[in-house]
Amino acid sequence: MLDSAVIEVRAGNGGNGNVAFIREALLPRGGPGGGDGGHGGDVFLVADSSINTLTKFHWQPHFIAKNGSKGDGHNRNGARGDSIEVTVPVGTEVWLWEDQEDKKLLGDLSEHGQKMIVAEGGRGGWGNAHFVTPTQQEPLLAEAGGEGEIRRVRLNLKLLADVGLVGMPNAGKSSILTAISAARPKVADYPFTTLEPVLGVVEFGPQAFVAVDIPGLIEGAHTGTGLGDEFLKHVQRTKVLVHVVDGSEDDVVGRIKAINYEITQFDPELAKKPQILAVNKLDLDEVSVLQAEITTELENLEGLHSEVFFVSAATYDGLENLKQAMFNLLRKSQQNETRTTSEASDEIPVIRPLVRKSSDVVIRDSEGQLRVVHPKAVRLAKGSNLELHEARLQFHRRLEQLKITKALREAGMEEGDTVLIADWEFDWD
Ligand SMILES: Nc1nc2c(ncn2[C@@H]2O[C@H](COP(=O)(O)OP(=O)(O)OP(=O)(O)O)[C@@H](O)[C@H]2O)c(=O)[nH]1
Ligand SMILES: [Mg+2]
Repeated sequence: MLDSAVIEVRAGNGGNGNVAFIREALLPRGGPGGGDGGHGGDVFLVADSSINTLTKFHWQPHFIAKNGSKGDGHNRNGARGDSIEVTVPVGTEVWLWEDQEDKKLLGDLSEHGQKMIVAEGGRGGWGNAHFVTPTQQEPLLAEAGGEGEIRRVRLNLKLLADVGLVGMPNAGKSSILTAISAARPKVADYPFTTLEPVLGVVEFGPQAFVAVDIPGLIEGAHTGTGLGDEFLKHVQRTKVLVHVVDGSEDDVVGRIKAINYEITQFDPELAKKPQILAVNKLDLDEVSVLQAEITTELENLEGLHSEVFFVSAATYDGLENLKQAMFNLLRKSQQNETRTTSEASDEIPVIRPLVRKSSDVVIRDSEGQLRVVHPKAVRLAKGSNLELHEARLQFHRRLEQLKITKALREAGMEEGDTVLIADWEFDWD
């Protein structure tokens, strides 16, 4: 069973660089003092073992990091925009999602604490102090901040069960899964209705976890009686077992012991997992009248440390408490796990998927006009006041240095042609 969600991530834009001058005795305008803009914040995905599903992304699919601040006079640089970290379950695959389809696998967050950058913040624009040259002591140029990446990614998660429902046939395991999740396993009043494991996402407030319902076990399952005990392997990786027993049957306690014996025979480690006992069918009179008696018997049962809940999958009675107990145990086991893995997480390298960026310098737009798309030139055109004649001269010199003039000629530019850069139009001469 696959859980999936499409999210949109927006990194912050870089702040604009500043044009300013500091008064100095010999220079009429003083030395340049325009500070740089701060970098825009990045968006990271971080694998977190305390999250089990992608359910939360169906309500909250947008993530936006902060923009960098603009640079100021006196060489004051703008602040960096805050990055954000979006937590996802361990085992999440991240796909670049474009035109309604998966375009490229960006990576797989397979370890607790592992990080991936999914949208990179725009770089902060340079202030005019960067554009000083031996022949140009009064630069009027500055860069606008770069745009933060905007991306749609699809998250895919192969669901692993956190909680396993075990018990005898007809106990009501599938009925309970139906009552607490959107899963619809077959329910019927004959034994061995369930023949294959069924997963369901159980929502619990803003959290969610995954439960698995498996075929019933009977006494002697470990020797192959009934459907055998093979299906127990589907609960071996769960963190909590919910042992469901039909309260209306004779010898409830004997049945519980028999199933626990089968579990121990299959794998003693499995028997050590935290277990919750759910005595089902409380809506039936024969169960409610025996509730006190069964409780006492279970309390006196040696070696049984399970919490006991009387529930009814038919009337939902007691199911909220049962869910709460599953969730509490789950959280406890996850906290233990997080504690043991958190120290290592600093050493896990951040995944930096390479998404090819265009390396174009000059393009022809749909109307056949030449447009400069070189990012440095575009930032400079956006960040400088090219209304000023002197700034325009400096800008053209810069285009020469960046070999953009050459690229324009190679692209067929002739005297008198109009060239577009960001919002500016130049008639080349
Ligand atoms: N009265 C009553 N009947 C229930 C309750 N829960 C389940 N049942 C009935 O018990 C029968 C067995 O329920 P299932 O949910 O199929 O039981 P199961 O444990 O999944 O059984 P297998 O798949 O065969 O292992 C069905 O007829 C259900 O309608 C309950 O709380 N009260
Ligand atoms: Mg069933």
